[in-house]
Amino acid sequence: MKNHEFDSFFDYNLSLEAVRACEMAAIAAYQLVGAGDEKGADRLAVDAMRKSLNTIDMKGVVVIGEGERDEAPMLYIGEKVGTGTGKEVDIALDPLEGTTILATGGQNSLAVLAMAKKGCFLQAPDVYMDKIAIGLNFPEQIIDLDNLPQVNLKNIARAKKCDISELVVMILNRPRHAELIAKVREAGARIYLINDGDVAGVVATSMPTTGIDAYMGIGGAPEGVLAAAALCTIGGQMCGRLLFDKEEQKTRAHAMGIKDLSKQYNLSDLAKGEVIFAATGVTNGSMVGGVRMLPEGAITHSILMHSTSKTIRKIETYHGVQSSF
Ligand code: VTB
Repeated sequence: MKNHEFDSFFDYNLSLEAVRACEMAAIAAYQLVGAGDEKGADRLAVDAMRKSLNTIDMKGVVVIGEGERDEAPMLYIGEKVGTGTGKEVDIALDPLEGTTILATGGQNSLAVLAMAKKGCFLQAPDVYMDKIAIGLNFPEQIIDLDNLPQVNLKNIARAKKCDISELVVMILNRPRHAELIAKVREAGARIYLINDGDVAGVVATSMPTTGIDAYMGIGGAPEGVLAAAALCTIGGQMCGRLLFDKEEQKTRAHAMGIKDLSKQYNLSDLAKGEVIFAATGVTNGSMVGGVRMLPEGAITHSILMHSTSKTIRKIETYHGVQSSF
């Protein structure tokens, strides 16, 4: 295979810069692993990712970020990042996905960043999103948020040619999911409850080694777009619907260009086109390992997915530790 058989909007340098920004955020946040300081860890990650992004030659705009301008001092939606020369890039990011995980030393906290051409990510406000996702090799449109959980499970099992009892569903452990959990149990499927981190949860459906067949439930909308960015590079299906519990959230959504507030989005509505998805593990997780601190530096584990080349790279980086080789 030739190296450049495909036309690529993103060059390799930009892809690697995306990884570097995640690495910097992960190393910074890791300083506070288990320290019980969610805000402090988030601040360190945001600071480090922003600093790194601002050294990259691009005209970047944050479309999924830490929140809206008035509530997030940095990496807010609409913030321009990069040196201001080069390609126009829309960026979805979460410098510390799983702040509580990091603060308690749990699994699956990540520094995450996705890039696409202008207009290819859904500009979602910081509200909740109802989500359902499955991995690769299923017939199109077999999941639907308007179906009962048992119907979705029946369709997944039929397509997989297995019994519902063999399916494993990942769900965030929240009181709001009591009914969903009861229905999934009633249908006979197995459940993995997670305390946080639904980007890793959704992506786990497309990673064969995790054994997760489906992800269901309500989590953050920004995390939904980030997970969709990953799925659109590796394959899989996802549906999402924004949920609003305050009038003011609806006004914000309208201002961001969302006309139909109850629309069920499919994967390509959430993220489309050429997408780069990069994530670095802060703590160990199903996608990548966590940061290892060394006396002279650190080792990080990252994943880089590229939709056009259909590649998934796992990158282990040794930072400032030449003498250890
Ligand atoms: C969700 C989920 C995230 O936090 O946003 C969740 O998408 C928040 O849900 O992955 P609660 O408001 O019920 O805590 C995460 O789990 C971590 O940021």
